[in-house]
Amino acid sequence: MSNSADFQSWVHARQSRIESTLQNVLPASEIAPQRLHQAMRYAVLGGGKRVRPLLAFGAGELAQADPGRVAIAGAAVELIHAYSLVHDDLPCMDDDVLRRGKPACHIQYDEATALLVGDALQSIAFQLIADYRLANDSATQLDMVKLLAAAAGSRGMAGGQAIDLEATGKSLSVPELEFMHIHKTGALIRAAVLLGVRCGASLNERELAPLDNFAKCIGLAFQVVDDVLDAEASTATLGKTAGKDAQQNKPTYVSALGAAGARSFAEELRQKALQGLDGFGDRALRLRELADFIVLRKF
Ligand code: GRG
Repeated sequence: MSNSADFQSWVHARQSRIESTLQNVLPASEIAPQRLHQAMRYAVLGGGKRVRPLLAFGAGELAQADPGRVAIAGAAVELIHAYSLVHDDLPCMDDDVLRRGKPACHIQYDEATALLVGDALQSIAFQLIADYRLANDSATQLDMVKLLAAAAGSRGMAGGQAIDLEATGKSLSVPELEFMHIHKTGALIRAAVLLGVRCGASLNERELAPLDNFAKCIGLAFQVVDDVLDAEASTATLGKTAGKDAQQNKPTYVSALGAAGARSFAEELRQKALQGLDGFGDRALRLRELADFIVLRKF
């Protein structure tokens, strides 16, 4: 992580903004059905690094976007992410009891509630993009809906999860691993960057290409580092059960390349991500710092 105090305070300010946006867009716990709304708030609020919204903010700054718009777009992505974590923890998927340092949603509530929490969070995400004016023109705003839908669906995150479930107990080649992770983790991270950009001034193809490259490389790097942390960090540090990949015999970058090989692949991806950002000068400062954070993080 870039240790600059300036970056740290940028991150904290945006994490607080996302937290309050999420607080406001989630139905209050007192509104019926209370238990579902309580569980939704339990799953989303007060935890997580908020990496996806931070990337949206970084990309939004590059495109000189209104931060209020980016907060909504970032919250939409975070709600999809939170839904995926709730469903991923269910016994029919990754079967875990701990998430963000507390009991997983289906442990704290029950499985049926956790299923509905995921469904409802996904709906709110799309409702946000429909309800708020986020882009300068309606064609761009419609494009944002399509972008998020594609990233979350069977040709994005949900498809990646299907591949992940099928791959358990098998060994995958590095290109097969890459295909799985580009979908499971990379698609939503890429969407976060591209949605942040679309909240701002319209960029031409020559400007968009390096940003898309950044988004794709950093999305994959995030997962490579996640594999290393699963193998090397503790449950207490991660706030989720460590060592699960090996325990469940899942193919990962660590099983394919070894921990050191996976770390150097993540570094290679970071450098590839940064290629092409130079032309943006200081406007890309936060994206560069976030790339460092994603690759060097310890949690
Ligand atoms: C259930 C449709 C469906 C998809 C699930 C995201 C996902 C797909 C599963 C989560 C399991 C997992 C370990 C994914 C790989 C990396 C990842 C997304 C880790 C969690 O994201 P962080 O580190 O979590 O951003 P926080 O808690 O900080 O938000």
